[in-house]
Amino acid sequence: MVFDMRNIYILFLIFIISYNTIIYPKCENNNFIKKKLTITKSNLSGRFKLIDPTKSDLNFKNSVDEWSASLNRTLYNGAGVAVGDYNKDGLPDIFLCSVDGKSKLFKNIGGFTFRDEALPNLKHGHRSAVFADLDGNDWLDLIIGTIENGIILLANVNGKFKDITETSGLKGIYSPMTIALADINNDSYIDIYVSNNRSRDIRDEGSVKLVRRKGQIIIPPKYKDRLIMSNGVIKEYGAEDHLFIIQINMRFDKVNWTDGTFLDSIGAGHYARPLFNKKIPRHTCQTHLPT
Ligand SMILES: [Ca+2]
Ligand SMILES: [Ca+2]
Ligand SMILES: [Ca+2]
Repeated sequence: MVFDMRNIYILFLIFIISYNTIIYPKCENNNFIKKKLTITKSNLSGRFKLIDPTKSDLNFKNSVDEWSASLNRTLYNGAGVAVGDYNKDGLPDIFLCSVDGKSKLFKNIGGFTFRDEALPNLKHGHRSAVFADLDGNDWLDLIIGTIENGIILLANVNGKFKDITETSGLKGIYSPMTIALADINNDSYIDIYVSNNRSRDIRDEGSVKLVRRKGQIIIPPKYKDRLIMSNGVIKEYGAEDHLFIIQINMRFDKVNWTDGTFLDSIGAGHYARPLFNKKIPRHTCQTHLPT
């Protein structure tokens, strides 16, 4: 899969319009600037000018090695982009994820030109990313979802990123697909909801041995946390989602889904049930196997 960067300019604008990737924790009236947006006829023409990457220096490909993907088809699920003015010069900058290569931060240096900026030594395999000021110091931090090693957190110290994953409480073996941000406990600091995917698809195993007894397919114990029969179809569970609440000094605690904090639509303590009742939020993608 190749991400065609000739269209990056269009995508760049789409993401600015469609996604609020810049989130500040405090929004009292005296903490932000309100400015009237003037829409002129030329703004509404709907025509975009394609800027060649040789002129913008925005050169990037999210390529996936076919052999790697043949062993793990989740690599085909794509990768994301984050836009935010991390150095506070008034120009939005771009971070592009690569699932099988090097992710890159492009600093916007004006005139639709960009410069590839060095980041802390990031390993390969990034799926999702978002800029947000997590500690309220007015500098956008960078949250990166990996293929199977949880979240990488880069704290922004006066425009320079520092990897604080080890102490953040976000490290773990999970596969962030998308990341949502909100202050869910009303302490003015942003918390993180992670929608996880599986890092491996069961179809990549080549074959799965099942037993049929008295006409019923029995899920072997080995797969009891992974497969389920549903209306005559074998499905693979998604992975459990995570909710992280920020504490102090950019440290997060993972919420326990089973403590009754979250209730379902009728007010019942749905998540207080045992894990395998499957009332825990899970990424909705499921694999269907032939039966
Ligand atoms: Ca900038
Ligand atoms: Ca910050
Ligand atoms: Ca909060």
